Amino acid sequence: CRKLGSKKERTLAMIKPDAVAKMGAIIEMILSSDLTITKMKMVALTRKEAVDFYVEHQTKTFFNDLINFMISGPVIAMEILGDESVCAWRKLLGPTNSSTARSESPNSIRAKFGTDGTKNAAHGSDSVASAARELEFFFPTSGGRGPPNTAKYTDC
Ligand code: RTP
Ligand code: MG
Repeated sequence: CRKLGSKKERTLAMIKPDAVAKMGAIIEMILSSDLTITKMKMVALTRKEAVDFYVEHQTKTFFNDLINFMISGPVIAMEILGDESVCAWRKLLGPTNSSTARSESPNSIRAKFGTDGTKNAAHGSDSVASAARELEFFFPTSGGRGPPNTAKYTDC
């Protein structure tokens, strides 16, 4: 990642089902980096949502394993803000395969919290364009959230 200048951008980070139990340690790593968590939510993806999210991989041999893994438990989606955050977050993640990560980047999230080439603890958008699509997927800015809640709370 370029360290020159400051190009604040947003990316989508996701803690995958295998690492949700270790979310505290992962969130601490984000908080001790230069990145900021600006949105966060826990969601149980449906099969259709998982397929939509990873549609670019639908012809790959690992696609079915990936989808079954992604719906094996809830995930935690986060909007991350920071300088070159797409690249900075992927650097914190380390290589895709957690075994490779343990030899090449032992302090990375995938080295510490993942298992193998599929169960690899967390996801990061791979470009600013993917980040825009993936942020809209988890945190829709139009159409998905309905009107603001203006209800008055009277019983507490
Ligand atoms: P991600 O999209 O999850 O951040 O991971 P990535 O860019 O590093 O890797 P990508 O090629 O986009 O693959 C998406 C996810 O599919 C699973 N995978 N399994 N068994 C395999 O050979 C294999 N290859 C990829 C991983 O969960 C990977 O993160
Ligand atoms: Mg990817």
